[in-house]
Amino acid sequence: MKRRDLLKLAGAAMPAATTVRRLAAQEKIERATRGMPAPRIKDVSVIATAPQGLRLVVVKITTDQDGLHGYGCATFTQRADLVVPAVEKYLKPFLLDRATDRIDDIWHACYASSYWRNGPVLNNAIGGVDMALWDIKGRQAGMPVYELLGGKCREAADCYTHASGNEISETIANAQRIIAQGFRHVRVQVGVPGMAGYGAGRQAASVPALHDGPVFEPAAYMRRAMQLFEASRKELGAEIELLHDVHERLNPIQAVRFAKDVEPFRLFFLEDVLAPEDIDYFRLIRKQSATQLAMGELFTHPLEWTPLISERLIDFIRIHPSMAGGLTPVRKVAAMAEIFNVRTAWHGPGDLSPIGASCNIALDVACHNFGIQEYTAFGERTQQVFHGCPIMKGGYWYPNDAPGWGIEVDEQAAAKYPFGSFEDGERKTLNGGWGEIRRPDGTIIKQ
Ligand code: GCO
Ligand code: MG
Repeated sequence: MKRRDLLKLAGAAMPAATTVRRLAAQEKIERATRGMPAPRIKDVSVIATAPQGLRLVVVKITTDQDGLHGYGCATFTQRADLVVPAVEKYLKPFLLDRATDRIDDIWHACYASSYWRNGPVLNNAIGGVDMALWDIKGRQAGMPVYELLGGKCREAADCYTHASGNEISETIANAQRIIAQGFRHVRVQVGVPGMAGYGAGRQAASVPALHDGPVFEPAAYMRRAMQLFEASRKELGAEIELLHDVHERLNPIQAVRFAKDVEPFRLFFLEDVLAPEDIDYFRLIRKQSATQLAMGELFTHPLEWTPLISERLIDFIRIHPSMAGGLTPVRKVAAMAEIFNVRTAWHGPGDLSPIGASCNIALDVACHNFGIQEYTAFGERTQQVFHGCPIMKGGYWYPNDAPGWGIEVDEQAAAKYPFGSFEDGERKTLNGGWGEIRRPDGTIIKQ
């Protein structure tokens, strides 16, 4: 635009040079999107819905251009009620009327605006905004987000899913069913009799304890898991890729021992063998065991993943993208991980919306150092709310090729499943939060 037009735009007599520069910059923004005027943020709203019982949080950004909006996943199911006001009370006033173009700049502005940062509540709020901006950018460009990331490195994301049971025979039967569906990777978990094991029915406490709540004893779990792996290899064979999630339930030296003990079973990966607070122990494990290690779903801070990647202490980084602040930071983690030959295995649990899953899959297909993708099927009601869910076929997850994430959220349907739907007992009392699990003597354990 010519200088005189800029001045007309300014509507002022001869303004100071700075005004002209500002307008010139403004004018440049306006040309950033193929000559279209930059969309401006007209509304930032939150869709809080629990179609299958787990609380999901989705951020919607509506722009001033008719029909142009975007969605982001901001799901932190145990504290979902806190993410909603974090978006509505803080990010919404901060973002209204901004142009949507400068995604990385907006991310940094939101990140710095709370001064204290890198916690799961604010990260999820920012992550939801961030993913919505990528969705808008894709819709503007007429491209799925994976194209904005450089296009496909593979046709679809190879996935694993969960086989579990109270008894080992149940887990094996479930694994066989999953393998029959075409999956080449299966996560196996089993209950610990009378204890609240992870990933397989929480059995009512029936072991001697000094309290009457759910009980867990790490040593008993390790013995049980070894039996599970023996049976899995015997019944399922050497080819199937077995994964297992320790879920941070061991003390560090037990974790070292366990990573060594499971070596003969050649697991595809052993996940969360340490708690985030103990990640320095990975140096010990790395020196003593060739078991492949995965870590990261609990990470919210760069100081957690940076050493594990830069020192090659893990094989798979498993961040929950919105917990780290969204696609913008996590694509940088993926790029850093590629340099150190650490592969990706983004967190894909039941407490993740199809929007969040689509963000995972965009990274899965666009990053060379993809490792594996965790898959949790979307229930009927979830598919009523989210139209355009990614497609699962033969153990591979395909992004739908529509622009952005390619998903529309039916807000009427979402409103049919408010937080608390299908919740009962402790989950309801704790608003989707988790209760306590204790060792027999009453010591609280991270669960
Ligand atoms: C996994 C995770 C989940 C978490 C859940 C917490 O590997 O999928 O460990 O099962 O426990 O996402 O809300
Ligand atoms: Mg896990």
